[in-house]
Amino acid sequence: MNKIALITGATSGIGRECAIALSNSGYNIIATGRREERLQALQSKLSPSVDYHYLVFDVRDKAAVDAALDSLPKPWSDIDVLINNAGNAHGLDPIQEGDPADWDAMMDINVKGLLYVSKKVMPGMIDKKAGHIVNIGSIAAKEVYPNGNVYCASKHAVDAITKGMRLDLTKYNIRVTGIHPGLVETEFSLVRFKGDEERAKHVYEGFEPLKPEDIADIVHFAVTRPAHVVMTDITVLAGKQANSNTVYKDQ
Ligand code: NDP
Ligand code: 8X3
Repeated sequence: MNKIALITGATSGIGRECAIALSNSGYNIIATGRREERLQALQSKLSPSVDYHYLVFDVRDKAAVDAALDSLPKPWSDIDVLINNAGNAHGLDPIQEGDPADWDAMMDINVKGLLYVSKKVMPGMIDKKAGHIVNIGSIAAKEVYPNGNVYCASKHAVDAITKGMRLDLTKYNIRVTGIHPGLVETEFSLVRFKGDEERAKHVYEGFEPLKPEDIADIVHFAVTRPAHVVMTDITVLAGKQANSNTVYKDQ
């Protein structure tokens, strides 16, 4: 029987590539996100040899998270791997100019959404004393860069939650991994800059950014280690990126 991986934020970018990579390793996939048409379309990209189920919900809405996870029939409810990936940045402004609606979005999605989904999945893993939770943090979980203030705070929180999960869940044989990417070309900057395509494109110009497939590769590596091996914390930057705020771009 195939293992089951639930991936949040699988309609785009890193989450979508994680779903594809894990399906190619024989995981049955539960993909989640708000854009149902993309969740439907994802099935054709997955290995035909695995089963697929999708759930449409906004991670900010605890009642919707609970209802979606409760709707899973057996054996889908028996989740082996949870990839907490749904998230985004909203805005890039000095703190004094930040929009409280953006602050709410980042804390609600990146931090509370991750907690709401985990809250529903952890009991099943504890019952069977097995499981793996992968939290997608960011280099912004490790460093704070100018104007990154609240996004960095939300990702620092993901890092702290990841460490806390490991402390509390290791005794139940649940592995917990934090993966912290630098600049990955996805819809991330388009969302951060509220649909400004020019500004979003500029972020990835003049150097070779990470691809979502690169991160999916690392997620796949972490979850396919033997049970006695835990990858705890992986930071991965683009080749020309020295830290969160230093990228050597072509002149
Ligand atoms: P994308 O914008 O391409 O993907 C974000 C995903 O999150 C989408 O599938 C989106 O689905 C989902 N999502 C966003 N908001 C919600 C919500 N309220 N409810 C449910 N799902 C939601 O960005 P990435 O793939 O780059 O981002 C994935 C993760 O990686 C994020 O946590 C991000 O912070 C992190 N990250 C990204 C980096 C980058 O440079 N790209 C670097 C480091 C970390 P939908 O809109 O359909 O709901
Ligand atoms: C996404 C990477 O450097 O734009 O988390 O914050 S960065």
